[in-house]
Amino acid sequence: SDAPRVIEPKNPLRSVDPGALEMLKVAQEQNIETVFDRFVAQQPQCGFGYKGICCRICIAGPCRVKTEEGPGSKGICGATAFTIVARNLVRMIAGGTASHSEHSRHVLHTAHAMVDGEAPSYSIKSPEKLHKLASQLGVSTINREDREILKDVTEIAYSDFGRYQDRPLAFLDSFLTEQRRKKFQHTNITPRSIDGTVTELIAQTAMGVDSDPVNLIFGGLKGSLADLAGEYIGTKLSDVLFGIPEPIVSESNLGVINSKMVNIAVHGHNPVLSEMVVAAARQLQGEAQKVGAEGINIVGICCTGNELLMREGVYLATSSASQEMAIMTGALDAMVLDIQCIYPAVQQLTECFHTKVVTTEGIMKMPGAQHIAFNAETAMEDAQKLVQIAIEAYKNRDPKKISIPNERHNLVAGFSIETLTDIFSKVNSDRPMSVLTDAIMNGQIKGVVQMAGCNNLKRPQDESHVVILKELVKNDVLVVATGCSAGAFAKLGLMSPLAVDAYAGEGLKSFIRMLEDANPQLTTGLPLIFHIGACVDNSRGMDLVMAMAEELEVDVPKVPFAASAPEAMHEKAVAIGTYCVTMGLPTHVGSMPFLEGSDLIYGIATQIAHDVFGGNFIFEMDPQVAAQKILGALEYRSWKLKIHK
Ligand code: MSK
Repeated sequence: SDAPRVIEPKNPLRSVDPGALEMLKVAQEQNIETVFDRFVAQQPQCGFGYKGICCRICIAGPCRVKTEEGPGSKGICGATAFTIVARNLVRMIAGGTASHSEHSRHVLHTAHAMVDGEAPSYSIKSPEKLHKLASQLGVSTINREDREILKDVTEIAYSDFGRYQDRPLAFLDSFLTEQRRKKFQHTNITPRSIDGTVTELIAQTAMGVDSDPVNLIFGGLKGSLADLAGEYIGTKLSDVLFGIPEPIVSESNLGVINSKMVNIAVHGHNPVLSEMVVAAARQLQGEAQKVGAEGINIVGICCTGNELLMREGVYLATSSASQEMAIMTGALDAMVLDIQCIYPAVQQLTECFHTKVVTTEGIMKMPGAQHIAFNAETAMEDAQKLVQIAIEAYKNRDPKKISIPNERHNLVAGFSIETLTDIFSKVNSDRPMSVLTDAIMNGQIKGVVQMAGCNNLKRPQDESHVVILKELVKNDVLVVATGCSAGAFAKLGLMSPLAVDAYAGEGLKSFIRMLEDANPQLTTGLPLIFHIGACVDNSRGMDLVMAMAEELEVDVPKVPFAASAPEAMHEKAVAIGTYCVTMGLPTHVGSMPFLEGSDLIYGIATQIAHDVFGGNFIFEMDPQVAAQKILGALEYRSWKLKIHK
């Protein structure tokens, strides 16, 4: 029906994160508005928008498609529900692709500036990754300086952003299996450039252009592959500049904010600045002591937090939906922002708290917030300025307003694919990936699930992540996680080696213990979930599944590997989910994208995609049911693999 849809979270607590819940009590007592209040105030959300049948692409509209027959069943131009739903969806994919690639472009500019001698604070932390990347891209490494090699690599990445010739993206094509490469060529969805694809999608979905739903959706699939290429540039160059993540111990939840220290939260997605903030904080500990603090404590929020956790062991304070809570502790002296997933509300909160909110990127400013334009040439000075702002703000703290939840949990993170391969190689040095695939083939584990994505308050924060995770690990599924899904597990103590005994099924437990026994050098132990990074690092999951496919000598759609975004929210999540399907994975999404207004588009996403690419969306809001569907998809793939081997 056209009736607006009222979405009532079943759990009146709104979150299952004890740290966030404690701060919500403070918010209620002090009458402070949070995202949870604004979510309720938005109800009922627009039924037309929810179904994807509101068209605002031209200003003859907005047009809303009605269910009755006749002229009202179409937009003014005659666009039907399937055209409108498809166009809206494809524009979300374009938005996600633009976001990821803009992040990656910034990393690329920094690498390029470093090579040209214009970014003196940066260096090549992982020559090993650079050489591997160069050989994958066909760049010679023989008798060459690392900087020369990196220069060639950055030139290739720049071409991938803006190429006009009809050649595939090097930062996609070089990493694909032969079968996936051919599949994308045959279906004509191989992108030739990132910027060109985003532009093409906006043009394709403009008023009066494409109305063919299948052509539109295939455009979206091409866009999602451009998104993956953008992620590859971000992940691989970040590893070159800042190091390949290795197992590292840290802690998570709001209790990591320390009342005796100058606390700085780095929030957003881009590690380029935040890595410098960590370095500047190490240098300026003495300055903090001069104002009476014990030192400087950097904490992370969202994916900037994940980036720093993976490489530096920086504490992860919180994730997307509870970002405001960090300020409400009254002990956060500065919040340094880069890009994406940052609520404008954080600046509004500073009317009640002493926290200084500072934006740093040209495309990301906030009314009332201080802006310090960050650039690669003066990175360390910029980072030092940011730390000094926090030290100054510390002096203005109001002790009466300090309320830090006593909630923090140990964790082990830092599982790049290189690290996982290294761990497997201690069991089988000739064929490391066979350790994982053999465990699936002999039934010790049921498969692998990549859990990703955000918070979406259509259900209580983190509940779906946690319910699905517990069900999967109980049933012997190996879980790798990124983004705010990883954040949820970290905050709740599920990313600790101790959680293995508490939650893993016997098969998974024995698999993890076997890896630990073979790797005595890993003094951290192995966790229940392997944290593989930030949103852009979902690309690491694609590397993992393709390595498994090659080991099994099958195409990706046959590998018992699934993806799940239990609380997807951002356009980036739509782009990621779409490339997961295109790569051939069953892909669960726990928040309904705007497509129920067209049975045809819903059918393409859930069924037809499977016929063509071997992957499909599973839209399921109930996390218990979702877990069963994911398990079912893994079991089906394992069963088929076993009978064909
Ligand atoms: S931060 S995109 S809410 S995962 Fe990457 Fe979290 Fe989703 Fe943002």
